[in-house]
Amino acid sequence: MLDVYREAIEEALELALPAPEEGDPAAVVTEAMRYSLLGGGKRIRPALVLAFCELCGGSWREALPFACAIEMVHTYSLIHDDLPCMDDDDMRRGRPTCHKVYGEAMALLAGDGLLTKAFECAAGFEDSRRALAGIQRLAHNAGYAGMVGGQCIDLSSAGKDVDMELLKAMDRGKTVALIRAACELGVIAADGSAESLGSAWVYSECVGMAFQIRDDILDVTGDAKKLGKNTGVDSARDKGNYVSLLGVERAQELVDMYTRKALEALDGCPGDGRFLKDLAMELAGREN
Ligand code: GRG
Repeated sequence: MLDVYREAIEEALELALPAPEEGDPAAVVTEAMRYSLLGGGKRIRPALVLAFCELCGGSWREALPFACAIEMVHTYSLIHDDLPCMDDDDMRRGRPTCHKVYGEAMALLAGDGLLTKAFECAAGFEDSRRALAGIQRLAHNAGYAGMVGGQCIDLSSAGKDVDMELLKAMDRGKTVALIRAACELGVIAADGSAESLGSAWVYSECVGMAFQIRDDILDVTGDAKKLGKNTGVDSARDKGNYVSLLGVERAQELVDMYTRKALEALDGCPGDGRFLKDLAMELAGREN
């Protein structure tokens, strides 16, 4: 099913952000946005939107505007995170980062363009009440109380000792918040119950934490080619993470613990949670 979702997501993203028309004087920003948005990526977050919609009895194709919106916010965050004023990375999704190709100013604008386009996309959801609810949850999770806040902790804690509490707050913001938004938007798209929303919360919290801890492990043990980005980044920038606090083995034990809890969370949902369970298990051992 992941392949089916992915194909639909790729198609919907291409439709949402077509190539600029010839002679468009602002074409370069669209090209930069398309370069990052359409240039690879596992599409985990938009797949979560579609899977939660289906789990809650909705028609997953109708959730595509929300799925595209999530992927656009995610891609904007990667472009900005890679900028010299943040993590200063030169590889992403197996290619030079946006600012390496288009320059810093244009990469900044490409990120801004994707963030704003995301809300235009979400507003295109067929039912206006659910569109508004989805937009509210996306804005909340992407903003200062979510991803932006997590990134703030990440930047301001570099070079300092971090403890488990700070690390958790950082990862809840930086990584979990957008994964939570993805799961919530799927439930909202299907007009799911409060119980389903509760399950989506627990699942996303656990999958999000497992995803980030696995990311910390891959930063040490991973293969840069498979990952499509540089490794050893956290230690080079003197950033604390789960591996620096616990070591690889104990960090993976945490990944497995969170993954087990994610699977349990789905037992409270009405539909068939097999896809989401398989996805959580696959992510726990991912290599990219
Ligand atoms: C700039 C507001 C702002 C936030 C940046 C995305 C982010 C927050 C930082 C990037 C570094 C990082 C380790 C983030 C944690 C989330 C994460 C592991 C992102 C990578 O997600 P994947 O692996 O990427 O799903 P693809 O390319 O597959 O979509």
